[in-house]
Amino acid sequence: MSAALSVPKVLMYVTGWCPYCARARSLLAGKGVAIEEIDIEAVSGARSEMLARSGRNSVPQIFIGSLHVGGYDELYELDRSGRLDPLIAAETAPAHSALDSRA
Ligand SMILES: N[C@@H](CCC(=O)N[C@@H](CS)C(=O)NCC(=O)O)C(=O)O
Repeated sequence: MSAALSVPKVLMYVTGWCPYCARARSLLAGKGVAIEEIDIEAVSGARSEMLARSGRNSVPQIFIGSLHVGGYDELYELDRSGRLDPLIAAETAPAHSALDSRA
């Protein structure tokens, strides 16, 4: 498997009890997007990984492809302003689409 294929499309650092995580999960589920979640209280090293990647300590921290979206508030604002759907579409497009003969 190539490295690109191993990068999750939507990755969310969470805790089990966090209401903002539940809201983000619900918003993304409504888009039909598969989410990989990492519980920073359950997975060793995940909290420091999240801090290193996002520069933040709060959950959720949401990544769409390699883009750091931020927390729920930023996700909600992206959606409200109509920028979330195109972002998800771009990041979840098949990697080989640029080679499509119709492109
Ligand atoms: N504005 C943030 C709020 C996130 C937030 O307050 N998360 C809580 C858990 S639900 C948290 O991580 N608190 C600990 C901290 O802020 O260090 C968002 O929309 O994601």
